[in-house]
Amino acid sequence: MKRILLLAALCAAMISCGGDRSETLKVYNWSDYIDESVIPEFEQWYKDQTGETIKVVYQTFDVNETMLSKIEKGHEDYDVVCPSDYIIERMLNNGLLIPLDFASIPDSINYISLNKSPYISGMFRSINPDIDANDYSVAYMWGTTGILYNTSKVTEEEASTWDVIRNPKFAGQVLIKDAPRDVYAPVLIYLKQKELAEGSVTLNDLMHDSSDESIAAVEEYMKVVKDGVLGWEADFGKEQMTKERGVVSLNWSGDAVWAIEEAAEVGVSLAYLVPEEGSTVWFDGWVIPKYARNVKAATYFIDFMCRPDIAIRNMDETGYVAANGAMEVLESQIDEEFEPIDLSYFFGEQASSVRVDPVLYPDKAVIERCVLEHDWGTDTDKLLAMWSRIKGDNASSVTYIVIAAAVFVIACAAITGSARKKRRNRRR
Ligand code: N2P
Repeated sequence: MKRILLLAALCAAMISCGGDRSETLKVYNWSDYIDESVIPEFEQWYKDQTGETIKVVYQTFDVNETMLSKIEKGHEDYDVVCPSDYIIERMLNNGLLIPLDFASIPDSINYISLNKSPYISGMFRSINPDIDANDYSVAYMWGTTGILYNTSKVTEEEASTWDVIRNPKFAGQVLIKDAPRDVYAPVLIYLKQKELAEGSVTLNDLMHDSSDESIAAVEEYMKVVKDGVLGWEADFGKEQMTKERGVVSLNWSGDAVWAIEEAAEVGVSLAYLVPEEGSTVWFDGWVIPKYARNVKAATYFIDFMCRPDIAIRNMDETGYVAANGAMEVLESQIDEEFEPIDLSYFFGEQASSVRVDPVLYPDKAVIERCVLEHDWGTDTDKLLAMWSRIKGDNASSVTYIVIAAAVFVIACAAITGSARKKRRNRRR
Protein backbone atom coordinates (compact mmCIF):
# COMPACT_ATOMS: atom_id res chain seq x y z
CA MET A 1 0.00 0.00 0.00
CA LYS A 2 2.80 2.32 1.01
CA ARG A 3 4.47 1.69 -2.34
CA ILE A 4 1.28 2.56 -4.24
CA LEU A 5 0.92 5.79 -2.28
CA LEU A 6 4.54 6.65 -2.98
CA LEU A 7 4.02 6.02 -6.70
CA ALA A 8 0.87 8.15 -6.74
CA ALA A 9 2.73 10.97 -4.97
CA LEU A 10 5.54 10.70 -7.49
CA CYS A 11 3.10 10.87 -10.42
CA ALA A 12 1.36 13.89 -8.87
CA ALA A 13 4.71 15.61 -8.41
CA MET A 14 5.64 14.86 -12.02
CA ILE A 15 2.36 16.24 -13.30
CA SER A 16 2.63 19.38 -11.16
CA CYS A 17 6.08 20.19 -12.51
CA GLY A 18 5.26 19.39 -16.09
CA GLY A 19 5.36 15.57 -15.91
CA ASP A 20 5.14 13.61 -19.15
CA ARG A 21 5.19 16.27 -21.79
CA SER A 22 5.36 14.05 -24.87
CA GLU A 23 1.78 14.95 -25.83
CA THR A 24 2.10 18.70 -25.26
CA LEU A 25 3.97 21.27 -27.31
CA LYS A 26 4.35 24.72 -25.78
CA VAL A 27 4.79 27.39 -28.44
CA TYR A 28 5.61 31.00 -27.53
CA ASN A 29 5.27 33.41 -30.45
CA TRP A 30 4.67 37.09 -31.18
CA SER A 31 1.01 38.11 -31.15
CA ASP A 32 -0.73 38.43 -34.55
CA TYR A 33 2.04 36.38 -36.12
CA ILE A 34 0.42 33.22 -37.44
CA ASP A 35 -2.67 31.95 -39.21
CA GLU A 36 -4.09 30.15 -36.18
CA SER A 37 -5.82 27.55 -38.36
CA VAL A 38 -2.42 26.02 -39.08
CA ILE A 39 -2.08 24.92 -35.43
CA PRO A 40 -4.74 22.17 -35.45
CA GLU A 41 -3.44 21.21 -38.88
CA PHE A 42 -0.01 20.73 -37.37
CA GLU A 43 -1.48 18.51 -34.65
CA GLN A 44 -3.07 16.28 -37.32
CA TRP A 45 0.05 16.29 -39.50
CA TYR A 46 2.21 15.31 -36.52
CA LYS A 47 -0.12 12.39 -35.83
CA ASP A 48 0.02 11.32 -39.50
CA GLN A 49 3.82 11.49 -39.57
CA THR A 50 4.69 9.99 -36.20
CA GLY A 51 1.56 8.16 -35.06
CA GLU A 52 1.77 10.25 -31.87
CA THR A 53 -0.75 12.64 -30.38
CA ILE A 54 0.23 16.25 -29.77
CA LYS A 55 -1.68 19.18 -28.29
CA VAL A 56 -0.26 22.63 -28.92
CA VAL A 57 -0.41 25.14 -26.09
CA TYR A 58 0.02 28.44 -27.92
CA GLN A 59 0.99 31.62 -26.05
CA THR A 60 2.00 35.04 -27.31
CA PHE A 61 4.18 37.99 -26.34
CA ASP A 62 4.49 41.56 -27.62
CA VAL A 63 7.96 42.55 -26.53
CA ASN A 64 11.17 40.59 -27.13
CA GLU A 65 12.60 41.47 -23.74
CA THR A 66 9.50 40.17 -21.90
CA MET A 67 9.80 36.83 -23.64
CA LEU A 68 13.50 36.62 -22.92
CA SER A 69 13.18 37.48 -19.27
CA LYS A 70 10.58 34.71 -18.81
CA ILE A 71 13.00 32.19 -20.23
CA GLU A 72 16.17 33.58 -18.64
CA LYS A 73 14.79 34.21 -15.17
CA GLY A 74 11.72 31.99 -14.96
CA HIS A 75 13.24 29.02 -16.81
CA GLU A 76 9.82 28.60 -18.48
CA ASP A 77 9.56 25.30 -20.31
CA TYR A 78 8.46 26.57 -23.72
CA ASP A 79 9.44 24.08 -26.40
CA VAL A 80 9.70 26.49 -29.28
CA VAL A 81 9.90 30.30 -29.26
CA CYS A 82 10.35 33.00 -31.86
CA PRO A 83 12.78 35.75 -30.78
CA SER A 84 14.28 38.44 -32.98
CA ASP A 85 17.84 38.30 -34.32
CA TYR A 86 19.64 40.16 -31.50
CA ILE A 87 17.80 38.09 -28.91
CA ILE A 88 18.79 34.88 -30.69
CA GLU A 89 22.35 36.22 -30.50
CA ARG A 90 22.00 36.78 -26.77
CA MET A 91 20.46 33.35 -26.21
CA LEU A 92 23.30 31.77 -28.17
CA ASN A 93 25.92 33.71 -26.22
CA ASN A 94 24.33 32.65 -22.94
CA GLY A 95 24.05 28.97 -23.85
CA LEU A 96 20.25 29.06 -23.73
CA LEU A 97 19.62 27.20 -26.99
CA ILE A 98 19.63 23.57 -28.05
CA PRO A 99 21.09 22.77 -31.50
CA LEU A 100 18.38 21.75 -33.95
CA ASP A 101 18.41 18.16 -35.15
CA PHE A 102 16.81 18.19 -38.56
CA ALA A 103 18.39 14.90 -39.49
CA SER A 104 15.76 13.39 -37.19
CA ILE A 105 13.04 14.38 -39.70
CA PRO A 106 12.52 12.04 -42.68
CA ASP A 107 13.87 13.50 -45.95
CA SER A 108 10.46 13.31 -47.63
CA ILE A 109 9.04 15.91 -45.23
CA ASN A 110 12.16 17.92 -44.47
CA TYR A 111 11.28 21.45 -45.65
CA ILE A 112 13.93 23.41 -43.83
CA SER A 113 17.11 23.12 -45.84
CA LEU A 114 15.23 23.04 -49.14
CA ASN A 115 13.63 26.41 -48.51
CA LYS A 116 16.42 28.37 -46.90
CA SER A 117 17.19 31.68 -48.58
CA PRO A 118 20.92 32.31 -49.08
CA TYR A 119 20.39 35.83 -47.75
CA ILE A 120 18.87 34.58 -44.52
CA SER A 121 21.54 31.89 -44.03
CA GLY A 122 24.20 34.56 -44.50
CA MET A 123 22.56 36.88 -41.97
CA PHE A 124 22.40 34.02 -39.47
CA ARG A 125 26.07 33.26 -39.98
CA SER A 126 26.94 36.90 -39.29
CA ILE A 127 25.27 36.78 -35.88
CA ASN A 128 28.15 35.09 -34.11
CA PRO A 129 31.51 34.32 -35.75
CA ASP A 130 32.14 31.40 -33.37
CA ILE A 131 28.78 29.64 -33.42
CA ASP A 132 26.74 29.21 -36.61
CA ALA A 133 23.26 30.39 -35.67
CA ASN A 134 21.91 28.29 -38.58
CA ASP A 135 22.50 25.26 -36.36
CA TYR A 136 20.27 26.69 -33.63
CA SER A 137 17.53 28.60 -35.35
CA VAL A 138 15.33 28.74 -38.44
CA ALA A 139 14.10 32.15 -39.56
CA TYR A 140 10.33 32.56 -39.62
CA MET A 141 9.52 36.10 -40.81
CA TRP A 142 11.66 39.05 -41.74
CA GLY A 143 11.38 42.69 -42.78
CA THR A 144 12.51 46.25 -42.21
CA THR A 145 11.68 49.04 -39.78
CA GLY A 146 10.37 52.20 -41.38
CA ILE A 147 7.69 54.83 -41.52
CA LEU A 148 4.05 54.04 -42.23
CA TYR A 149 2.21 57.24 -43.13
CA ASN A 150 -1.11 58.61 -44.27
CA THR A 151 -0.53 59.93 -47.79
CA SER A 152 -3.24 62.57 -47.61
CA LYS A 153 -1.64 64.17 -44.52
CA VAL A 154 2.07 63.45 -44.90
CA THR A 155 4.15 63.86 -48.05
CA GLU A 156 6.63 61.24 -49.23
CA GLU A 157 9.39 63.77 -48.65
CA GLU A 158 8.30 64.40 -45.06
CA ALA A 159 8.18 60.65 -44.40
CA SER A 160 11.61 60.04 -45.94
CA THR A 161 13.42 61.13 -42.79
CA TRP A 162 13.18 59.65 -39.30
CA ASP A 163 12.77 63.20 -38.07
CA VAL A 164 9.13 62.99 -39.21
CA ILE A 165 8.35 61.50 -35.78
CA ARG A 166 9.41 64.86 -34.27
CA ASN A 167 7.72 67.04 -36.89
CA PRO A 168 5.42 69.44 -34.95
CA LYS A 169 2.94 69.28 -37.84
CA PHE A 170 2.00 65.76 -36.79
CA ALA A 171 2.03 66.24 -33.00
CA GLY A 172 -0.52 64.04 -31.27
CA GLN A 173 -0.78 61.74 -34.29
CA VAL A 174 2.47 59.82 -34.02
CA LEU A 175 2.57 56.15 -33.08
CA ILE A 176 5.79 54.57 -31.87
CA LYS A 177 6.52 50.84 -31.56
CA ASP A 178 6.99 49.81 -27.96
CA ALA A 179 10.24 48.10 -28.95
CA PRO A 180 13.21 49.90 -27.37
CA ARG A 181 15.94 48.49 -29.63
CA ASP A 182 13.92 49.03 -32.82
CA VAL A 183 13.40 52.68 -31.91
CA TYR A 184 16.87 53.32 -30.52
CA ALA A 185 18.53 52.06 -33.72
CA PRO A 186 16.84 54.38 -36.26
CA VAL A 187 17.02 57.38 -33.94
CA LEU A 188 20.75 56.84 -33.43
CA ILE A 189 21.18 56.42 -37.21
CA TYR A 190 19.38 59.73 -37.66
CA LEU A 191 21.50 61.48 -35.01
CA LYS A 192 24.74 60.16 -36.50
CA GLN A 193 24.03 61.11 -40.11
CA LYS A 194 27.04 63.38 -40.31
CA GLU A 195 29.45 60.72 -38.99
CA LEU A 196 27.91 58.14 -41.33
CA ALA A 197 28.33 60.43 -44.32
CA GLU A 198 31.95 61.18 -43.39
CA GLY A 199 32.64 57.49 -42.95
CA SER A 200 33.88 57.86 -39.36
CA VAL A 201 31.27 55.28 -38.26
CA THR A 202 29.36 52.54 -40.07
CA LEU A 203 25.77 51.43 -39.62
CA ASN A 204 27.11 48.24 -38.10
CA ASP A 205 29.20 50.20 -35.54
CA LEU A 206 26.04 51.97 -34.46
CA MET A 207 24.28 48.65 -33.81
CA HIS A 208 26.96 47.91 -31.19
CA ASP A 209 26.90 51.40 -29.71
CA SER A 210 25.54 51.23 -26.17
CA SER A 211 27.66 54.11 -24.88
CA ASP A 212 26.19 56.37 -22.20
CA GLU A 213 26.65 59.28 -24.59
CA SER A 214 24.55 57.73 -27.37
CA ILE A 215 21.90 56.51 -24.96
CA ALA A 216 21.64 60.03 -23.54
CA ALA A 217 21.39 61.55 -27.02
CA VAL A 218 18.58 59.19 -28.04
CA GLU A 219 16.80 59.81 -24.73
CA GLU A 220 16.94 63.56 -25.21
CA TYR A 221 15.59 63.22 -28.75
CA MET A 222 12.81 60.83 -27.71
CA LYS A 223 11.71 63.10 -24.89
CA VAL A 224 10.88 65.70 -27.53
CA VAL A 225 9.17 63.07 -29.70
CA LYS A 226 7.13 61.95 -26.70
CA ASP A 227 5.22 65.23 -26.55
CA GLY A 228 3.66 64.39 -29.92
CA VAL A 229 3.15 60.68 -29.30
CA LEU A 230 -0.37 59.33 -29.59
CA GLY A 231 0.65 55.90 -28.31
CA TRP A 232 3.49 53.46 -27.63
CA GLU A 233 2.11 50.40 -29.27
CA ALA A 234 2.96 46.75 -29.60
CA ASP A 235 0.20 45.84 -32.01
CA PHE A 236 -2.61 48.39 -32.02
CA GLY A 237 -0.77 50.98 -34.14
CA LYS A 238 -1.64 49.43 -37.46
CA GLU A 239 -5.35 49.63 -36.68
CA GLN A 240 -5.07 53.21 -35.42
CA MET A 241 -3.53 54.12 -38.75
CA THR A 242 -6.40 52.56 -40.71
CA LYS A 243 -8.82 54.63 -38.63
CA GLU A 244 -6.74 57.78 -39.26
CA ARG A 245 -6.19 58.36 -35.55
CA GLY A 246 -2.49 58.33 -36.27
CA VAL A 247 -0.86 59.71 -39.41
CA VAL A 248 2.76 58.69 -38.80
CA SER A 249 3.84 55.36 -37.36
CA LEU A 250 7.36 54.09 -36.68
CA ASN A 251 6.62 50.51 -37.54
CA TRP A 252 7.67 47.16 -38.98
CA SER A 253 7.08 46.43 -42.66
CA GLY A 254 4.68 43.56 -41.88
CA ASP A 255 2.34 45.72 -39.81
CA ALA A 256 2.58 48.27 -42.61
CA VAL A 257 1.45 45.75 -45.25
CA TRP A 258 -1.49 44.72 -43.10
CA ALA A 259 -2.47 48.36 -42.44
CA ILE A 260 -2.08 49.48 -46.08
CA GLU A 261 -4.39 46.67 -47.25
CA GLU A 262 -7.01 47.16 -44.52
CA ALA A 263 -6.99 50.95 -44.95
CA ALA A 264 -7.51 50.66 -48.72
CA GLU A 265 -10.77 48.78 -48.03
CA VAL A 266 -12.14 51.83 -46.21
CA GLY A 267 -10.73 54.40 -48.62
CA VAL A 268 -7.75 55.46 -46.49
CA SER A 269 -4.43 55.71 -48.30
CA LEU A 270 -1.35 54.60 -46.36
CA ALA A 271 2.19 54.04 -47.59
CA TYR A 272 5.44 52.75 -46.08
CA LEU A 273 9.06 53.59 -46.73
CA VAL A 274 12.49 53.09 -45.25
CA PRO A 275 13.91 56.59 -44.54
CA GLU A 276 16.89 57.76 -46.49
CA GLU A 277 19.23 57.86 -43.48
CA GLY A 278 19.13 54.05 -43.23
CA SER A 279 17.41 51.55 -40.95
CA THR A 280 17.36 48.05 -39.61
CA VAL A 281 16.54 44.79 -41.30
CA TRP A 282 15.36 42.16 -38.86
CA PHE A 283 14.19 38.59 -38.71
CA ASP A 284 12.52 36.46 -36.09
CA GLY A 285 13.49 32.83 -35.88
CA TRP A 286 12.30 29.63 -34.24
CA VAL A 287 14.58 28.32 -31.52
CA ILE A 288 14.37 25.55 -28.92
CA PRO A 289 15.36 26.84 -25.47
CA LYS A 290 17.37 24.57 -23.21
CA TYR A 291 14.40 24.33 -20.80
CA ALA A 292 12.22 22.76 -23.54
CA ARG A 293 10.49 19.51 -22.61
CA ASN A 294 9.39 18.28 -26.02
CA VAL A 295 12.26 18.71 -28.44
CA LYS A 296 10.88 16.18 -30.94
CA ALA A 297 7.54 17.93 -31.45
CA ALA A 298 9.31 21.33 -31.44
CA THR A 299 11.56 20.17 -34.29
CA TYR A 300 8.57 18.93 -36.28
CA PHE A 301 6.72 22.20 -35.61
CA ILE A 302 9.59 24.27 -37.00
CA ASP A 303 9.72 22.02 -40.04
CA PHE A 304 5.98 22.35 -40.60
CA MET A 305 6.24 26.15 -40.46
CA CYS A 306 8.73 25.94 -43.35
CA ARG A 307 6.33 24.03 -45.61
CA PRO A 308 5.75 26.53 -48.44
CA ASP A 309 1.92 26.38 -48.38
CA ILE A 310 1.96 26.96 -44.59
CA ALA A 311 4.45 29.82 -44.97
CA ILE A 312 2.18 31.44 -47.58
CA ARG A 313 -0.88 31.17 -45.34
CA ASN A 314 0.99 32.74 -42.43
CA MET A 315 2.11 35.57 -44.69
CA ASP A 316 -1.35 36.21 -46.07
CA GLU A 317 -2.86 36.34 -42.61
CA THR A 318 -0.31 38.56 -40.90
CA GLY A 319 1.12 40.84 -43.59
CA TYR A 320 4.64 39.68 -42.66
CA VAL A 321 7.06 38.03 -45.05
CA ALA A 322 8.16 34.44 -44.61
CA ALA A 323 11.91 34.04 -44.47
CA ASN A 324 11.41 31.19 -46.88
CA GLY A 325 13.39 31.06 -50.10
CA ALA A 326 11.08 28.63 -51.95
CA MET A 327 10.11 29.78 -55.46
CA GLU A 328 6.54 28.75 -54.63
CA VAL A 329 6.48 31.48 -51.97
CA LEU A 330 7.81 34.11 -54.37
CA GLU A 331 5.33 33.07 -57.08
CA SER A 332 2.43 33.42 -54.65
CA GLN A 333 3.30 37.12 -54.25
CA ILE A 334 3.77 38.11 -57.90
CA ASP A 335 1.34 40.79 -58.97
CA GLU A 336 1.40 42.70 -62.26
CA GLU A 337 0.35 45.94 -60.55
CA PHE A 338 3.92 46.36 -59.16
CA GLU A 339 7.08 47.57 -60.89
CA PRO A 340 9.79 44.92 -61.31
CA ILE A 341 12.37 44.87 -58.51
CA ASP A 342 15.63 43.04 -57.92
CA LEU A 343 15.25 40.23 -55.39
CA SER A 344 18.21 38.15 -56.54
CA TYR A 345 19.83 38.66 -53.13
CA PHE A 346 16.96 36.72 -51.55
CA PHE A 347 15.76 34.16 -54.11
CA GLY A 348 18.78 33.81 -56.41
CA GLU A 349 19.48 34.98 -59.99
CA GLN A 350 16.08 33.98 -61.40
CA ALA A 351 14.52 36.74 -59.22
CA SER A 352 16.53 39.70 -60.54
CA SER A 353 13.39 41.35 -61.93
CA VAL A 354 10.12 40.35 -60.28
CA ARG A 355 6.85 42.19 -59.80
CA VAL A 356 6.13 42.04 -56.09
CA ASP A 357 5.13 44.53 -53.42
CA PRO A 358 8.33 46.40 -52.44
CA VAL A 359 6.99 46.86 -48.91
CA LEU A 360 6.92 43.10 -48.52
CA TYR A 361 10.25 42.47 -50.21
CA PRO A 362 12.61 45.44 -50.08
CA ASP A 363 14.53 46.09 -53.26
CA LYS A 364 18.29 45.50 -53.18
CA ALA A 365 18.92 49.27 -52.97
CA VAL A 366 16.81 49.56 -49.80
CA ILE A 367 18.41 46.52 -48.21
CA GLU A 368 21.82 48.06 -48.79
CA ARG A 369 21.00 50.89 -46.38
CA CYS A 370 19.70 48.52 -43.69
CA VAL A 371 21.62 46.75 -40.97
CA LEU A 372 21.07 43.98 -38.42
CA GLU A 373 20.86 44.81 -34.71
CA HIS A 374 23.23 43.15 -32.25
CA ASP A 375 23.03 42.04 -28.67
CA TRP A 376 24.35 44.47 -26.08
CA GLY A 377 24.77 41.92 -23.29
CA THR A 378 24.38 43.47 -19.86
CA ASP A 379 24.21 46.98 -21.36
CA THR A 380 20.66 46.08 -22.40
CA ASP A 381 19.63 47.08 -18.86
CA LYS A 382 20.77 50.65 -19.57
CA LEU A 383 18.54 50.75 -22.64
CA LEU A 384 15.53 49.37 -20.78
CA ALA A 385 16.04 51.92 -18.01
CA MET A 386 16.19 54.69 -20.61
CA TRP A 387 13.02 53.41 -22.24
CA SER A 388 11.07 53.44 -19.02
CA ARG A 389 12.36 56.93 -18.22
CA ILE A 390 11.02 58.08 -21.58
CA LYS A 391 7.69 56.31 -21.30
CA GLY A 392 7.35 56.49 -17.53
CA ASP A 393 6.77 60.19 -17.44
CA ASN A 394 4.79 59.93 -20.63
CA ALA A 395 1.53 60.59 -18.83
CA SER A 396 0.69 64.18 -19.69
CA SER A 397 -0.77 66.58 -17.16
CA VAL A 398 -4.17 65.81 -18.73
CA THR A 399 -3.69 62.11 -17.86
CA TYR A 400 -2.88 63.00 -14.26
CA ILE A 401 -5.95 65.25 -14.01
CA VAL A 402 -8.17 62.47 -15.42
CA ILE A 403 -6.71 59.92 -12.95
CA ALA A 404 -7.09 62.35 -10.02
CA ALA A 405 -10.69 63.12 -11.04
CA ALA A 406 -11.50 59.40 -11.29
CA VAL A 407 -10.03 58.74 -7.82
CA PHE A 408 -12.02 61.71 -6.46
CA VAL A 409 -15.30 60.45 -7.97
CA ILE A 410 -14.73 56.89 -6.66
CA ALA A 411 -13.86 58.22 -3.18
CA CYS A 412 -16.95 60.45 -3.14
CA ALA A 413 -19.16 57.56 -4.24
CA ALA A 414 -17.71 55.34 -1.50
CA ILE A 415 -18.22 58.03 1.19
CA THR A 416 -21.80 58.78 0.07
CA GLY A 417 -22.58 55.06 -0.10
CA SER A 418 -21.32 54.37 3.40
CA ALA A 419 -23.15 57.47 4.82
CA ARG A 420 -26.40 56.23 3.25
CA LYS A 421 -25.86 52.75 4.69
CA LYS A 422 -25.29 54.24 8.17
CA ARG A 423 -28.46 56.32 7.92
CA ARG A 424 -30.46 53.25 6.85
CA ASN A 425 -29.05 51.24 9.77
CA ARG A 426 -29.92 54.05 12.21
CA ARG A 427 -33.53 54.21 10.88
CA ARG A 428 -33.89 50.44 11.38
C1 N2P B 1 3.90 40.86 -35.05
C2 N2P B 1 5.25 41.05 -34.45
C3 N2P B 1 6.33 41.18 -35.42
C4 N2P B 1 7.65 41.22 -34.84
N1 N2P B 1 2.87 41.21 -34.17
C5 N2P B 1 8.65 41.89 -35.70
N2 N2P B 1 9.95 41.67 -35.27
